[in-house]
Amino acid sequence: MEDEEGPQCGKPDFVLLDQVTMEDFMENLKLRFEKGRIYTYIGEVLVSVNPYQELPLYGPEAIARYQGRELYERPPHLYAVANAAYRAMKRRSRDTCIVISGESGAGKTEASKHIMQYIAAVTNPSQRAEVERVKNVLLKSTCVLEAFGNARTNRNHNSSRFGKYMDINFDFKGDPVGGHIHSYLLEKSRVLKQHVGERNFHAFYQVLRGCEDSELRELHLQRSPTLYNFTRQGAGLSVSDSDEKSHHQAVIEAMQVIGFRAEEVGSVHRILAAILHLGNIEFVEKEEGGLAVSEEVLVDHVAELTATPREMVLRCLLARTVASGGREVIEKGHTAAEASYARDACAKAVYQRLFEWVVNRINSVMETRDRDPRRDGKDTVIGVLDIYGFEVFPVNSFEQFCINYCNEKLQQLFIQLILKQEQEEYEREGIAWQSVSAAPHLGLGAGRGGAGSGPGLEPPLLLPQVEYFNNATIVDLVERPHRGILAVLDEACSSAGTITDRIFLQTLDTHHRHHPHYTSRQVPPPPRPACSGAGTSPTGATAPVSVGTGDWMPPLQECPPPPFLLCLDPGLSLSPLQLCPTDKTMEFGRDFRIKHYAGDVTYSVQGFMDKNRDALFQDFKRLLYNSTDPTLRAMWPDGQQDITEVTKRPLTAGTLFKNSMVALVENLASKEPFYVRCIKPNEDKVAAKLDEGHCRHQVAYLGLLENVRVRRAGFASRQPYPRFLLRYKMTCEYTWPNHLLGSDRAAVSALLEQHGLQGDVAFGHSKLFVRSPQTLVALEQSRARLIPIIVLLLQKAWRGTL
Ligand code: AD9
Ligand code: MG
Repeated sequence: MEDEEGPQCGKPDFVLLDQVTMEDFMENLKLRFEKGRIYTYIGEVLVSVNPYQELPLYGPEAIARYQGRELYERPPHLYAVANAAYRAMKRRSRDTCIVISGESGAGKTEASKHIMQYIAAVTNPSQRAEVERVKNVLLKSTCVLEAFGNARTNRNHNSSRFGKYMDINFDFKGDPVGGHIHSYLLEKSRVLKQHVGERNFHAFYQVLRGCEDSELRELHLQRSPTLYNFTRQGAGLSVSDSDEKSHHQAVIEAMQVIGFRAEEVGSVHRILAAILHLGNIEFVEKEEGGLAVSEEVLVDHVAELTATPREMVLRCLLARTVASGGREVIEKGHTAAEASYARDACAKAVYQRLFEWVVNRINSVMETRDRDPRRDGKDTVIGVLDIYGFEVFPVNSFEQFCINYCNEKLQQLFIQLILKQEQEEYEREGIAWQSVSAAPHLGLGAGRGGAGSGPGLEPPLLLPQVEYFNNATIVDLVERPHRGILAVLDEACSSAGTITDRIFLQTLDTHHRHHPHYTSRQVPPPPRPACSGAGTSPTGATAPVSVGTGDWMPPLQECPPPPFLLCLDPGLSLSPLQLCPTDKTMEFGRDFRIKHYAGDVTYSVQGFMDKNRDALFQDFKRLLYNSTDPTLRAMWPDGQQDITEVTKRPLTAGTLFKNSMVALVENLASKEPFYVRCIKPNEDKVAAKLDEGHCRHQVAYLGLLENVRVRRAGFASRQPYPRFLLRYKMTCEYTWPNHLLGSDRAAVSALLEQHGLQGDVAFGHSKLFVRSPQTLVALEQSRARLIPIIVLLLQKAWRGTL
């Protein structure tokens, strides 16, 4: 690395720490953060701390400094990771991916934007028009997706409420020629309700604040978000009006650049307005029986904005069509509660379809047009994953359950890939090694790789064991067929209305009462129902009975340490508050708790089944399919079906999400991964404040210390010969300022010999592997002693006083 960072900035790679303890790790993290060095490596993994302020780290000049450089040549940076992924893709035609993880507000989305900017800046030097078009779409898509998929939460004012995985396709020249966005589980319940201090999706406020008066009149909207049930809760938390207006303008411009037609943008605004009006419709039971809407004019607005017949809208709101055997259909009037439920389901579904349509529309313009003939029409790909981080709220529901399950899956992948990568690198470089029994439970440690196959090798090294907490058991708790939480939930949802939240919870208890990561409160059996069979669990299992005790099952210990603590340094302790932030909120017979790798989360089962079923009456689908607005109609292809044809039960939201996670992990595992591990420095979202307790917790659960240990267990460091020389050549008379030894490898060998360190290294085909960190520490110290002298000499030389 060039000397852009002095020793006062701490170690640029945690692998260089004198000792791997939490204290040392935190000290280095803190020191670097204070010096504005928010990035630090662990080998090739980048640790990033959110600075919560604009730092002069980005932009064209910074990009130019990283372009084409090796990872260690410059101080740690996202650009270096983006560059490494890009070079691996270009040089070796390898599909790569950059996985950005960390909790909500840790800086994942910002990181993904910097990565995209880097890739856009370094590609297409010949200014090909088609490539420019694709690049513009890639860059502008973020702005549009954030408007529809992000919202202010208590943890992050611009929180992604959907997961995003974006593939960028490159041709043989290394220019982006297409792309594809996969979105995951939009948190659509936010359309209806937001926690105190939170807002609905940005798009609603942007339309209200940003549209011209004339357009608002056409949408039958007034400017204030307080007038609408769906935006009222977050209305007081508005971004300044001028910001909202400029965001609105930016989104419209971005949509135009991407290729949305003006009439499509108009439809999008009308759909948003229709949702707001829908949210204001109330239902009143008429004295003479039957149901009416509170304000008929709102139905007029919804009908007009969705380009559907008014009478049909009203009918869909007040009743539903049901098939009563054969091809016979009857209309069944709603109660007020049913009508409200149906209205809300419709509002959520319309928003979700709108969001999916926006994603698909962007994908349609990013499809690769110029296929690379040299790869049988297959492009090389860099994937960027920016998915919602681990979340704990005062009340956690189905969405948090899915989000946290997703983070478990990604953590598991991280563990596996980090170990697998080590193994593969030794083989590639021809380094003899002996199985790392780091995590035998992962099944990755077996076998020997490339023993004796490399030139000039040390005898095989016995690599010490590094304990990892394997979170596979938590993933299994959620996704295991037949018994896992998702399977039990599906089974509960498939029984027509007889299963209550309590029975669902009881069934979970029955299956998982002994699982080390599951806790629940025993619930008393539900009152014996009149109809037979309803008192048993969906699986037929007898529910645990402990009438009125309300005891925890198993008895709750005072926030037991999570398993990962077992393998951390003695002395590290986390406060119960950090690990069990929601304990106090657990309610009798309503909650279960999972001890996640990142801490304990209590989930309220209320609404779980409903959200999992994700049902919407066919009447609404048919209504919207029959819209004369082609954009809206295109969002509802399933509205063609007649009620009598709708026999097959659709997959539940939980199962769809699980399937998408399995596919995502498979996809990521097939690519060469680069990792960015984001850390949130404080809960107040302020600059220059690093809350040690909070950061320690993240360092612990992200497994960063273990990451460092695994990296050092085999070889603390591996560096290409030129890079090693660049950093240490001043410490040896044969290599400073330049060497005449034939090859960089020979020069490195001479350097090490002079220091008497040659016994602690192995020479790979292209890299030097250094076994013990002490060797690096010795070299670092030697370098640190010499740098001031060299600087002094250079200054004198410049002044001509030498
Ligand atoms: V969530 O899981 O979507 O809720 P993210 O995506 O991890 O979360 P995000 O990138 O949105 O967090 O960052 C939160 C805020 O931190 C941003 O809105 C910025 O105000 C701030 N931030 C993050 N990274 C940087 C940075 N590199 N420089 C300056 C930053 N500010
Ligand atoms: Mg985000």
